[in-house]
Amino acid sequence: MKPTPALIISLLAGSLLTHAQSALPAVIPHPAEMKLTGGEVSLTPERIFCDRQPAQLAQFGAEGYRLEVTTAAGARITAATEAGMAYGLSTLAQLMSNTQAPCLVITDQPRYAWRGYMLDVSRHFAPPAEIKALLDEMRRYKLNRFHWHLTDDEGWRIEIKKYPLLTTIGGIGDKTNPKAAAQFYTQAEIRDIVAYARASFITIVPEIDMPGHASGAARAYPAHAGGGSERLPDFTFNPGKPETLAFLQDILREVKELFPDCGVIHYGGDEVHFGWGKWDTLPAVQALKAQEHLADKQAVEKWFNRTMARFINTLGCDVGGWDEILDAGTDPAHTVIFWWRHDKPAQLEQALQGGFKVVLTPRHPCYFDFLQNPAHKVGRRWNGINELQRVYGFPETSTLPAALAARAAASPQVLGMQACLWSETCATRARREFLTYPRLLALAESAWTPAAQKDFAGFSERLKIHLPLLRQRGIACYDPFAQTPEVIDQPTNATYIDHPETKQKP
Ligand code: TNX
Repeated sequence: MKPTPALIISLLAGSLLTHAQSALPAVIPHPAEMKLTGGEVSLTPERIFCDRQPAQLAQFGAEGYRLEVTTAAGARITAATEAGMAYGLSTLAQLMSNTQAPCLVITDQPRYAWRGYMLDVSRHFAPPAEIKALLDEMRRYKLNRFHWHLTDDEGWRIEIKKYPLLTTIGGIGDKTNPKAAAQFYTQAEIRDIVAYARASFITIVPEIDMPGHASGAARAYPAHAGGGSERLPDFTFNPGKPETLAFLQDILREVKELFPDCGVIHYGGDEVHFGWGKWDTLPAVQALKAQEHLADKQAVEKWFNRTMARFINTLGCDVGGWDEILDAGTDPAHTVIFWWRHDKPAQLEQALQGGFKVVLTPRHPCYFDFLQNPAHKVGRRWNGINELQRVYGFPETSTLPAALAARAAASPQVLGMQACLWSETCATRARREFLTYPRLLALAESAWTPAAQKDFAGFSERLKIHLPLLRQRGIACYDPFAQTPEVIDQPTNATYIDHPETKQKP
């Protein structure tokens, strides 16, 4: 990456410490190693040097960099990759106060390769400009996976050329208003966002949820519906119909074209039992059972998951799924399990034993639709809430048994961690941002900074410098120090309070 004048000027303009009173370098996420060498230097664009050394991959890592700031030579960033270079520049931008930077040496690389954030745009839609603003913040805080939950019961949000009704009909409605005019991303918008993310070294992982959470699609193409419950009509696709499998495969082919470098296509797989009652009587499912010797609905679900996972693998991607897909018989070398059920540590254990790749995203503390302050009223609780400190402490402190937590933390199968924002209770950008920030910064530091360097008190001090800057950039973040008022959307259809999983409204 060349430090073009435009880039340098934007760095200088966006310099972080403009309002800082102290000389404390407030870098989030905290670098792996940082040594202040004393004094500071004035940096003009000609005194910032980027030195890419592709042969030094082993030394720097795929995302690491070294940043040296000296009075004699200005700033020099050395990295093996463009991503490393970009992260070095990001760090430099955070260090600068106007044109001044402290003299120091930083040697940095991330703890985890997967540093993610998931946004549910089905329950409530987030327009492209908001997605780009989110990607900007992810880039600033060195997050590198945006998991885009594009389809669910409340609405189908991704244009598929072969099946236009998915968006013109399936895109109608949201959690607040089932009749709201269709909201979705066109393919042109998706390509634009994917390119935008790529320029920030962020990979977008699309999720097309199946065989459950499918009511949005079923409204558009009822022939593919596999029944649901009274509360969740047409919650599933019909796993027994060959036409339905072909329909889903056509969709996934278009998804792969839109996200050519995604690496992982996520196909959901969660909570199928919420609406699979009709599978006991659907003729196509009975035929499938007979043909494939499947004893019951559980076996049908596994068969479906296995079959679709294989298809996704043939597209040249790993398949991602929520932890329900664990025993479906997918290829562990090409399956990423998203462990989300914090109350089911056995699922994580089994994923590790089974040789699967794993992303840690347990409800506690990674679900940002949970409350962040006990006094807040709207959002989920479940024997506790997800305060900033709880997010920051993960994975060293968690609800996991200690031995399993230690094993997970040390396992190379664990790609990393991510936060998820489910949007049942957020109709507006302001509320989404209120729930996301500043917890996303805590998650970013947890996912990047070595455990030994983590320190909540130090993070809090640095965060105090970042909060006003987030606000300056127009982000409606919560201030946990000032305890700013809760941002609640009115009207809202959902207030989640303590409920066991079986009664939980999806
Ligand atoms: C469970 S997490 C779900 C979502 C809900 C979320 C609310 C997951 C795989 N499924 O459909 O939005 O809880 O917290």
